[in-house]
Amino acid sequence: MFKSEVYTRRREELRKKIKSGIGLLIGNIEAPMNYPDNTYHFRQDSDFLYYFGLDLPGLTGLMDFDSGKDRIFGNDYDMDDIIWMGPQPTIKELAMKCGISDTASISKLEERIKDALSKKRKIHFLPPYRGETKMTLGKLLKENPCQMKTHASVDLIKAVISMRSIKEKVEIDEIEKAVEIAYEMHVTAMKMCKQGVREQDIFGAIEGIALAKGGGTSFPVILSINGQTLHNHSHGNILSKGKMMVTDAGAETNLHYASDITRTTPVGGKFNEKQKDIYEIVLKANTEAIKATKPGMSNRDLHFNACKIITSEMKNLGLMKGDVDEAVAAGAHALFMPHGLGHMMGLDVHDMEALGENFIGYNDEVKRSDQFGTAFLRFALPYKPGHVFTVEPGCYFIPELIAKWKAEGKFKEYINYSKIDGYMSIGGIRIEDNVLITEKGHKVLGKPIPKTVKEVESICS
Ligand SMILES: [Mn+2]
Repeated sequence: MFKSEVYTRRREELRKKIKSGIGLLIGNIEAPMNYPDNTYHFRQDSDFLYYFGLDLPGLTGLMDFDSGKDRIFGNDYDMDDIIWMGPQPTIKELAMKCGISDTASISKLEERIKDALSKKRKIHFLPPYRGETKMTLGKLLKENPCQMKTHASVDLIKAVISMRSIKEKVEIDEIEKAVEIAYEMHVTAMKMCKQGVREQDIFGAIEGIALAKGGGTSFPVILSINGQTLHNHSHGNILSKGKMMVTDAGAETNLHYASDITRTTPVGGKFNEKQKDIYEIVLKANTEAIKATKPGMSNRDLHFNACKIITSEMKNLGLMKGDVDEAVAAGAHALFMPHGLGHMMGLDVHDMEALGENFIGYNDEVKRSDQFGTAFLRFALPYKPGHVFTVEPGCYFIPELIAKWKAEGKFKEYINYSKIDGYMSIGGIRIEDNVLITEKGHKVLGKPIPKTVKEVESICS
């Protein structure tokens, strides 16, 4: 974890934003896989990590916004635990690491909340996303666990988002480390991208790198020669000539900061003409979007710029037609790029998504579009220095979607359906980088990962 001052300062800052009541931040507990003692890899709650830094199961942080006192609730290990798990620090010792001297056992938490409820004090908590946390909250607050998400404190959600959105120097350093791990993962995947190799071999190799160099992957690896499926988590194919492999994979550092990178590699390491045509379009959308990234620019404007680049280049290839601006306004480009340009990244790969996407990327003035494609844009607001974003345009040939639109005659004024057939074997292409917004512009994080046609072909040979 970071130095204790980091966490003390963050809680001080939060106290300035929430003036009264109690903040209840419940850390994650172990989650069983197939029987109680056989658990999934433990992942701490990101908000708990942000304010308390303690990366162990079974802890709860309580902030009294009126008195200014913080307390960690958790149970010390007993002899049985020590026999199986070895000697462990006490809750007191752990709490000191995040600048808190006041601790109590978990059983005391219920009393404390009961007391607060009897005094009609406001209890601020964040939307729970795990069943166990919903149950705990329901029990503590004497409410229906199923309603805990809607009863979360909007004030606390907004305060946390305002802080976690702007990354501190120590956090940027961590994210950069995570991108360095992703570099190793992607270069390895590119080198292995040869005819006859199984997707599973490459998947296992890069997952291993993430585990060896950090805290594992930041989300389940997407790796497939069927890249037209945006989040393809099955790795059962054997690489064959003429296909392209989409690898969308990132790592977590040991402190749980994420990276999220996508590269698309032709099997065998050499692009054919059609692959190159589409690849250059996506690459242009990626590099132009990155170039334009700066404070004040909105992610939505940048998204539409990327969509316009894709539309205009697809028009040059003869796959689209008509007026580019009108085609994008109508949503015709979404046949090829049905997702948003990118998302925030930090302690979560889709940063703070558990707190509610519309609180993060939208506000009272900027509302989410309900148009197919644009509706998936996770963030529409202007960038601020300290934001970290992914920039990830893509171009996909989704047989089912194309067949449906073609049958409906949808956007036939903008799309040349007869020309599309020749490109179906490409599947999908996505190129994604991680970008920090600086005072004057932006910085692409990490060591540059091969991206141009020349660079990709050279690393593969
Ligand atoms: Mn991403």
